[in-house]
Amino acid sequence: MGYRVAIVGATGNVGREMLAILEELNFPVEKMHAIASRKSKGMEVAWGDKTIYCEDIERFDFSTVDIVLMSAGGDVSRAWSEKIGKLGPIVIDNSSAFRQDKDVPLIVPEVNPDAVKQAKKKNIIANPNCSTAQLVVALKPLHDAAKIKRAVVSTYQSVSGAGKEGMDELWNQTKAIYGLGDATPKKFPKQIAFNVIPYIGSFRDDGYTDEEAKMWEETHKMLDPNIKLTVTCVRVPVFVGHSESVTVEFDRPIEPDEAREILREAPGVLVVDKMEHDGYITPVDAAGEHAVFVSRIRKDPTVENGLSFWVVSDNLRKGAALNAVQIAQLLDETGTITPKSGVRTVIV
Ligand code: 11C
Repeated sequence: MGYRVAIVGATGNVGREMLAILEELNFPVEKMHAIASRKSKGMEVAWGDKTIYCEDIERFDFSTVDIVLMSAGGDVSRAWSEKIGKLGPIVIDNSSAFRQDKDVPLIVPEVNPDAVKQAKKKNIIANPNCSTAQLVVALKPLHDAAKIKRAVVSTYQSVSGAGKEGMDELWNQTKAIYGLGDATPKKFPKQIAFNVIPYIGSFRDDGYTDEEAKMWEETHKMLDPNIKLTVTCVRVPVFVGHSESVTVEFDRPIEPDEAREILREAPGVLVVDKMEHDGYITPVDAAGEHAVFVSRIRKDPTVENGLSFWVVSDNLRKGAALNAVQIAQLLDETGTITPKSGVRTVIV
C-alpha cells in the first residue's frame, strides 16, 4: 500500500525514467496511472513487471491520486498543473512553466529541502532544468564552505535534453552522413551529428539564450541570488549525459584537496578525480547513474581564489526523473503528504 501516483507524459524519455526510478527506489506506490494526450491513449508503458495503458488526460479524475509527476512540456503544464493542484494532489512539474513563480518552490533535495514547506501554496513543486540541477548539487557544498562570488559555466548538453526527437535526429543524421538517408536538420537548428551547436532554447534580447538564463535564475532561486553566473549552453552529439565546465571564484582561498574532501562528503556527489584515464568521468560513464560526478578539480591561477572543475550527470535522471522522485520522497519523509488511502507501507 502507498501513494496513488499519476505520470503525465508517461511515454516520453523522462516519463519512462520516472516509472523506472519509482520502482528502483521502492517508492511506496499503491496505484500507478500513465497519463497522456488523447492520441497516445491506450499506448503501453512498463511499470515494474507489468504493462499499464495510457489514460486520456481529458478524462482522468486527478482528485483520486496523491502525486502527479508532470513531464509533458510547458504548455501542458500551464494548462493543467494549477487545475490539478486545486483538486488536492501535489504536482511535481518538470517543465519551466512555474519555476519562477514565487508561490511555487523549486527544489533539488540536496540543496534546498526546506523549500518543501511552500509546497501547499499551489500544490505545485517545480523541478529545475537538467543543466541547473547537476550544477547546484556540485556548487552547494562548496558555497557552504567558502562563498561563491562568481561562476563561469559552459555546458556540453546531450540530445536527449531535447526529447526523443532529439535522439532520433542524432541517430538518423549519423546514418545519413554515411549515405543512408536525409541529414536535413529538423529538431535542431543545425546539423548535430559530428558537430556542436552553441544554441539551446531561444534567443533573448541580451544575446543569451533562455536555456542560459534558466541556469542563473534557477541557481539564484535555489542557492543564492548573490552568485554572479555567466553561462554558455552548447548542444553536443551525445545521446545521454550533460557535462559542464565550471570555473568558480570564492571569497576565500580554497585548495583543490579541500574542495575534493568537501565534495566527497556531499550528498548526491561522486568525486572521480585522478590524473589518469579512469580518473575522470564522461557522459557515457554517467548515463544510467544517479550521481553528479565531479572530476578535473584544479586551481584557476588567473583569478583570486579560483577553482575549475568538470561536472557530469545523467540529464534524464538527476536532471529530471530522479530529482522529481526524490522530491516525492521528500514530501513523504517530511509528512507534507500522506496517502489518500491512509496506509503507507515502507518496502525494505
Ligand atoms: C535541454 N535542458 O537539454 C534542456 C531540456 O527547461 O526543462 C530541459 C528544458 C527545461 O535541451
